[in-house]
Amino acid sequence: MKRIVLASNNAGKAREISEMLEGLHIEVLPQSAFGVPEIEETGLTFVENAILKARNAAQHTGLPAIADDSGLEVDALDGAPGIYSARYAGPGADDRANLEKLLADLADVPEPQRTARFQCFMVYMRHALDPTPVICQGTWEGSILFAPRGTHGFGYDPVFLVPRRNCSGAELAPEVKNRLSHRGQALRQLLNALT
Ligand code: ITT
Repeated sequence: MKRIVLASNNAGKAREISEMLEGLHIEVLPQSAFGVPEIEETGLTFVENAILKARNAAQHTGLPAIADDSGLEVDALDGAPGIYSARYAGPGADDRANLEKLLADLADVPEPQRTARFQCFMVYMRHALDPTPVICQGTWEGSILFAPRGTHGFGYDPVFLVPRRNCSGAELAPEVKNRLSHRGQALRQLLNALT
């Protein structure tokens, strides 16, 4: 069984990644189990932040590490909140505050202009000084609703309309979200690269 540390403190992400790895011979341990200190996400790109997080977890645990840096890009906001998605409503903001700020910022934007997408960069580092990390990416296209819908998922899922299903990310069953999502796409690529 391969042991890998997951460089994330986001419970929603960790749940999805664990669900997708079920039944594979990989034991993914949360970085909280090792008391890995959180690092500041100082990068200006998703990939830089993913590498910073994976390197930090590998350094503190001596284990290979996976990190996910992800976020929501909204066209009418020139790509915001983007890499700042987790702290859109300010430092320490929770999912609800971020989502409410997004709806307020888009209050006057009509439906055709509400296009958006989730981005996920997932990085695997064999050790802290790995000069060739495995880097995978997934993108999930959709648009922003006018009010939250659904109770599954996390983050911006309740306001993310999945066009072909005509439901929000939070109305999808978890296994369906994992099949379609930016994170599901990136993780499947990563697993292909590792096997
Ligand atoms: P870690 O860095 O500890 O993994 P984080 O929440 O700070 O946790 P990010 O910096 O990558 O992670 O920010 C990602 C944010 O983007 C997340 O907090 C959500 O607000 C949003 N997000 C990413 N994937 C999402 C998804 O599948 N559904 C809804 N929102 C998502």
